[in-house]
Amino acid sequence: MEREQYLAAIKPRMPEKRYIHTIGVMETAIDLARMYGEDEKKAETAAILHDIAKYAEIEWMEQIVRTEKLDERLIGWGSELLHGPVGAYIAESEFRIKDDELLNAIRFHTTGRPNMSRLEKIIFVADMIEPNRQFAGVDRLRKKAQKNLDKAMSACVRHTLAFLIDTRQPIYPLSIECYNDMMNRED
Ligand code: DGI
Ligand code: FE
Ligand code: FE
Ligand code: FE
Repeated sequence: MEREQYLAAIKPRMPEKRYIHTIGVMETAIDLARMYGEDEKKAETAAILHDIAKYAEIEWMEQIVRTEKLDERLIGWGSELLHGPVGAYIAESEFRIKDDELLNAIRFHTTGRPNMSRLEKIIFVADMIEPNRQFAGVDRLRKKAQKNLDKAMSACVRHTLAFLIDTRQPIYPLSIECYNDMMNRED
């Protein structure tokens, strides 16, 4: 499928603001893919589909976790944690995407995970720094992304975890595993 078809498919499934965010992620992910030698088309498709499940019903998503034997730990965490793995399921079952790298970029875009591929890092970072994002420190993350993808990824993970701790939110185990993996790789 082409870009315009994917965009037409996701548009009715989200509010305008989320669609605009998705366009931003798409453009940022393509730029990063070009910069770091990743497949631009894969980055484009993963970015367009990354939040496709964001507004799906929780009951339905939890049912998918059970019937598709996704990580049981997801049950009870709500749509913020469910929409990545369920988004990957929709990409595979509805859009017939078979590329595991592309599916994993959607699946792990919220939590990250240990041993992330270059495409996974690109989608994770693009999601956080796309031009419509506004939070204290985002410009520093944008500058890092221009210089070094691994350092940008590490900074994005640290920023997310610090935010979750500051706002007293629970941290999903895979997010911590991702952080530990990042720290073990740093020199
Ligand atoms: O879907 P987006 O808003 O574009 O971004 P996202 O999928 O990266 O993150 C969605 C939300 O999930 C965001 O508010 C941060 C939050 N989040 C990320 N990791 C964790 C988390 N929330 C909890 N409770 N625990 C996590 O480990
Ligand atoms: Fe998301
Ligand atoms: Fe994210
Ligand atoms: Fe997003």
